[in-house]
Amino acid sequence: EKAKWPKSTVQLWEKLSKKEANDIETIQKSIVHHVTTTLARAAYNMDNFTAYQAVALSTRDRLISRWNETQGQLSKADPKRVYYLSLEFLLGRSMDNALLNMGLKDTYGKSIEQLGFRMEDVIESEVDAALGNGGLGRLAACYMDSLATLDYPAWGYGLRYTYGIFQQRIVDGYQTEYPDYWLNFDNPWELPRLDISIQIGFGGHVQTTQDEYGVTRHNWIPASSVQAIAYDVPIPGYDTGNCNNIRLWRSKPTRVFDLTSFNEGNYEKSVEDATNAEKITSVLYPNDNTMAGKELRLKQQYFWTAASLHDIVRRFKKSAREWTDFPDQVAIQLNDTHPTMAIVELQRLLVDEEMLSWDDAWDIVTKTFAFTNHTVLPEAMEKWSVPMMEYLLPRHLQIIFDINLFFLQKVEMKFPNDRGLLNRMSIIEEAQPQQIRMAHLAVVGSHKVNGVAALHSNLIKTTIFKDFVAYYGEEKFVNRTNGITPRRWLHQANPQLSALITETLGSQKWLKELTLLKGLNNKVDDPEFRKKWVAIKRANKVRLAELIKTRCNVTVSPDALFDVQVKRIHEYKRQFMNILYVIYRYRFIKSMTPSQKAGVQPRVVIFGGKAAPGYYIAKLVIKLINGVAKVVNQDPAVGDLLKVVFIPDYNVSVAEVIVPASDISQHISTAGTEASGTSNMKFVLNGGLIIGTLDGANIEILEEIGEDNIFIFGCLAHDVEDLRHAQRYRNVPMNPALQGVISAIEKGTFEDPKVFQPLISTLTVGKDFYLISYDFASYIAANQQVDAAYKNQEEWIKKSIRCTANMGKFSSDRSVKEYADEIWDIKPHPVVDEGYM
Ligand code: Z2T
Repeated sequence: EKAKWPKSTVQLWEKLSKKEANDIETIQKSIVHHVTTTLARAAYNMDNFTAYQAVALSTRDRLISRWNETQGQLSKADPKRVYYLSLEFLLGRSMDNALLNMGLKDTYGKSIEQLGFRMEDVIESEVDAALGNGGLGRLAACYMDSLATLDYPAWGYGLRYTYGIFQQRIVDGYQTEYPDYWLNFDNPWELPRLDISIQIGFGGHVQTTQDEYGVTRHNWIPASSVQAIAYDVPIPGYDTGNCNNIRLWRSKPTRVFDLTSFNEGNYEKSVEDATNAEKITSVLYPNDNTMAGKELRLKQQYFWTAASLHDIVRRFKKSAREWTDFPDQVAIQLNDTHPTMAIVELQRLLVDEEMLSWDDAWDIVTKTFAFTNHTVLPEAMEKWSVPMMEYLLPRHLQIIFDINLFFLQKVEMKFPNDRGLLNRMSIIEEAQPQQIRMAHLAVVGSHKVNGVAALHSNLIKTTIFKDFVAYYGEEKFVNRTNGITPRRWLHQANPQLSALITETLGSQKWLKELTLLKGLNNKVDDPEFRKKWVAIKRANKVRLAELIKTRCNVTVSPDALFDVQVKRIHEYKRQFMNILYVIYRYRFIKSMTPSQKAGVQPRVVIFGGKAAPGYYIAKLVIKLINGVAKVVNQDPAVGDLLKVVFIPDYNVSVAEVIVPASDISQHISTAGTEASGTSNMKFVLNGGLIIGTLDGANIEILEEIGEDNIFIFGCLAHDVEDLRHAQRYRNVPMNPALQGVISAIEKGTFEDPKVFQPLISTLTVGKDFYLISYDFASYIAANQQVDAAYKNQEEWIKKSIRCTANMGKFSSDRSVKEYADEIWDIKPHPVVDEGYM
C-alpha cells in the first residue's frame, strides 16, 4: 500500500509515528490518558493497583515501539536467528525491569510521585509471571535478557499457561497449593496476535502411498486438531534499542475441523472436545527435576513444538532460500528434553511435506538443533511410552523408530557385535511397554550437547552420555556454565549497592561488562567504603525483616546473622540436613550456661521454596521446618540467639528482596546432584557469602572468589558412588551428633513424632541416599567457621566485597556469548534508531 500512496500520505504517517518525547510532562500525560480512557477511571480516584495499570500501559507503549522497530528491521535484514525453546519462562515482574532497561525509571518515578504515588508501591502491585518451576525457567528468562541486551536476533518460544506455578500457603505447618490464576486482570506485558493461528493435529493414522517415482510417501491424517494462538511478550535489552520477543502459544478449539468430527450430532460431546482443546495450555506442570509421564504433558510438548516449528519454517520460507540454507538462518536451542519432539516434527515436515530425501532432511535437522541437559538425576529423565506416542502421534512414532534404526546401524558399523552397547544407546528402552528415551533422541538429533557447569558437563560425559561420547567424539559435548542477569539480580534488586558500585567505578559500564567489578577489589582496604557497603547490607536486612514480619509474623533482629536457603524443596538439595543442623544448634544453645550463651552468634535461619504437590517427603521437610520454627521461636531460653522462619510462596519477586539481604546462604546438595545452581551466583554477586558443597557452579565460584571467601564442606562427587555402596552394604553407624538430633525429634520435641517417621526413615531404611550422615560432621564444622568469621566484622565485610568483585564470570551475558559464538553461530544485530523508538 505504502508504494501506492502519494508522498504526502507517506510523510504524514512517518511524522505521526515518530516516538513521543520522554520528558516528565509527556509521560504524565500518557499515564493520565490511560487512566481516563484505557482504564475508564476517574482521574484522581484510584488506588495503587490502578496506578500500576496506567504506568504499565504507558511503559508498554514505549516497549512496543522498540519491539516493532526491532522486529521490522530484523525482518528486512533477515540475519540468522536463534530460537530458544523452553517450556518455562520464569519472568517475574516486568515493569521495573522494562523501565530500568529502557533507562526510563527515574523519569517515571518523578512523574508518578508528582501524581501522588510512590514507585515502590506501584511496582509491588504487579503479579509475577510465574511460568516456571525454578532454575531452568529462570535461566531462560535471564538468557532472554542477555540476548536482547547484546543485540542478538533471538526469539523465545513457550506456552502461555493460564495457571503458573501454584501459590503456596502454609496451613498447620503443611504446604497447601492454590491455583495461580495470574491473568485475572488484563496482562499488559503480552500482545495477543489473534491473527497468528496454527492448526495442530493429534491422533489419527498414517496413509502410505507410492508416488509417481515409486517412492513411498507417508501422510499423517490426524483425528482431531486444536488451534495455537500467539501471544508475544516483548523483552527489552538494557541500554540498547533492541527488543526481542517471546512467543507463547495458547490452545483454542478449532472451528472448521471439529464440525466434521465423529461427534457430529452429539452436541455435548462436541462442547467437551472444545473444552479439552483449551486444557492443553491450562497449567504448568509443577515438577522440578522429576518426570510425571502424564498424557496432557506430552500433548503440551507436541502442541508447543509443532506450533513453534511451523512459525519458524513459515518465516524461513518468506526468504525463498534453498532448504540447505535452513541451518544458516535458524539455530534452535532445546532447553532440556521437553522440546525434543521438535526434532521429529522438523524431520516430518521436510520428508513428508517438503518431499526432501531422508538423509538430506536429517542433515538439516541435526545442523539446526542443539540440546542443553540440566540434570543427571534418573527420576528426571524424560521417557514416553511407545503406546501413548503411537496413539497421540502415530507418524512421529514411525519417524522415531526410523531415526533409531539408522542411528543404531551406524553404531553397529563403528562398534560391531556389541549388543549391550546397542541396547544401552537405543532411543527405545526395551521395557513393558517400550519407552522412548528423550535424552537419547535429543543427543542424536543435535549437533551440540551441553551441560550447565563444568562439573556437570564432565559428569554427563562419563555417566548418562558416556557411550555417545565414544561414538561421536568429545567435540560434540561441551560446557556452558550458567549465568544470571546482573540487571535484574543486582541493579534492580539491590539499587543501593548498584549506585555505590557505579559511583565507585565511575560509570554504569559494569552492568554490561560484569568483569569490571574487579575494580572493587581495590576498595577492600578503604574503611569508608566498607562502612557504606555494610550499611547497604543492613538496610536490605531491615527490608527482609519487614517481609518476614508480614509473611510469618515473626520478629527478627537485623543484627543477627541472616542464613538463607531458598530454592525448590528436594531431597538432593538437603533442606533436611539444614533443619537437622538447626535442631542441633538449638539443643546446643539450650545446654549452655548464661555466660556461654553470651558467646553465641545470633542467627536467623530463613527457608523458602515450593515442593512438588505429589512429593511426599519434600512436603514433610516443610512440615518439619515449621514444627521446629514453632518451638524455637517461642523458647525464652533461646530468645534472639536463634530464629527459624519459613517464608511462604517463594517466587521471583520475593527472591529480589531475599537475595540482597543474606549474610550467608546454603547451597548444600550432595556432590554431583545439582547441575549448576544459579541462586548461588545471585547471592554472591550481592555480597552474600555462601556455604556449599563441591557441586555444580559452587566449584567455579570458589575458583573465582578464592577459598578464603567461601565455606566449603562435604564429600566429593567422585566419592559418592563408593560412599553409597558402603552405606548400603556395610552397616555404617549414623553420625552421633545427627543421632542425637534424630532422637530429639523421635521424643516429640517438635510435635507428634509419628508425622516425621517417613522422613527419618530416609536416613535409615532408605540408606541415606543423599549422604546426610556422612556430610554432617563437616557441615557442623563449616557452620562453626561461619560463626567465627562473622565475629570479625571488618574481615567479613572484606570477604563480602571480594565476593561481589570477583563474580564477573557469572553474568548471563558471558554464557549467552559462548552459546552464540560456538553453538548458534549468530552475530549481534543492533537496531538503528530512526526516531521511532
Ligand atoms: C530445573 O529447574 C533444573 C533442572 C531440571 O532438570 C529441571 C528443572 Cl525444572 C530436568 C535446574 C537444575 O536443577 C539446576 O541445578 C540448574 O542450575 C538449573 O536447572 C538451570 O540450569
